[in-house]
Amino acid sequence: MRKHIVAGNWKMNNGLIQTESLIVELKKQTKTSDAEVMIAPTFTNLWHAFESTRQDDIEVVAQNMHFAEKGAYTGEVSAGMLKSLGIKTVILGHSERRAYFNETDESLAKKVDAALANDMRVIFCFGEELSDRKAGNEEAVVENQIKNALFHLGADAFKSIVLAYEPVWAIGTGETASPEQAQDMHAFIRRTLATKYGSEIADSVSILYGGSVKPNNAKEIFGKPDVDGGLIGGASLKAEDFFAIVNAF
Ligand code: G2H
Repeated sequence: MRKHIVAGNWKMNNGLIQTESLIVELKKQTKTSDAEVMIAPTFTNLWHAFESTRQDDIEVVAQNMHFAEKGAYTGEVSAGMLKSLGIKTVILGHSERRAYFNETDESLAKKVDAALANDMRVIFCFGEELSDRKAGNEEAVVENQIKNALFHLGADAFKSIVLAYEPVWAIGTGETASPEQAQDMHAFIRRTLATKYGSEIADSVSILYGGSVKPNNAKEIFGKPDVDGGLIGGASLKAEDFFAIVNAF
């Protein structure tokens, strides 16, 4: 049985005061599903979020990290630094990182290695652009993103990897992939994993969908057999909306 996961990607939103109050609101919510709940505040608020959810069923995760352990990388944060706070999971490869910060399959492979070397869990994001889908290339693009960043890993590494399919055309646009489009791609992703690692590994990896998931569409998307959860942006900034999605399983 694969883990269900709903992760809130707060992106570059919420200063300390807003982080404090959103966490207060999140703690008031009731979880009725079996989903693991994660929130990813910005770096400056990770410690506060971690400390104030210690007793709760909410995991605080990071939105990014650098691949180097330490050194002259002004403005960057390493896996070791995250671990020193108690952070055990990091989101890597989000399309905004790829688009605005020049992250490539190559640099992401290094980040994945660094996270795994530090015993961290990775939520690895990928997804095609609208032009790829219009040209019918979405599967080829996704396959390459996965192969280039992950296929150097041994099978064992997939115990610590969660995949997040996020079609770029559905991110923050209000446009969601239809549940069928999500299912088709998730099944394709699992087949891609199976060709390299076998079906047992492929069937064990949780694959999240991300891109304008809201309380009113989460149930239908999560109802698909290969969708194991969601990476939630905009709707994770309101506690009620986020928990409506968490409880959509
Ligand atoms: C995709 C998603 C969260 P949103 O980026 O990663 O954001 O739900 O706002 O589309």
